Amino acid sequence: NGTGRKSSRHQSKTGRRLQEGKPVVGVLGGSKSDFPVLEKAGGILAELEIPYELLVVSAHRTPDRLFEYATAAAHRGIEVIIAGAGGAAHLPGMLAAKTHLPVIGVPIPTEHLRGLDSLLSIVQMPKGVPVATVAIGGAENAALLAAQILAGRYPEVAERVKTFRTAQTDSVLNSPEARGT
Ligand code: RP5
Repeated sequence: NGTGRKSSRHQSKTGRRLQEGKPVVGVLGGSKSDFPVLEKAGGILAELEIPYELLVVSAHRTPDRLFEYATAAAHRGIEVIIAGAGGAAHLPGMLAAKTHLPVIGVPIPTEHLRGLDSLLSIVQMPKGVPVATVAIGGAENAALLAAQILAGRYPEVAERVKTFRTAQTDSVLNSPEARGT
């Protein structure tokens, strides 16, 4: 049917983006100071050969840029957004308010409240506007979750996620601590 044809055209267009190395994941931080945490997401995405972009977009210091990014993201070929922020961490929620793309929130650890402020700011979204929130500082899991979302569309990503999981399991099973030797 017509819907099926449209969907397969979309798939091949976005599939090419992945193969051409054009970003399909947007990794955004509220400040450059969030980058040490968010670069851990970048490391996993690179390992899984998923092209991404890493940018500062601040909900409070650059609100217009936030709206511009969220409004244009899907059209630009971005398929998942990972957003990290600390303290009054409004970036993930405001992105989710402005785009239908899945948004994964990363609470950044903070000096005074150790990221509990970030976690609560990100996780307590009102119904109707979800943000998939990972653990405080849990940028690796944000990247893996993004990969698992993309895996439904890209068989090569699904294969890489499975390989990652197998290697992780093997590494635990083969450790001296698991062998008891
Ligand atoms: C938040 O304020 C950022 O996400 C960051 O975690 C925190 C502190 O930002 P800086 O003062 O280090 O730029 O908006």
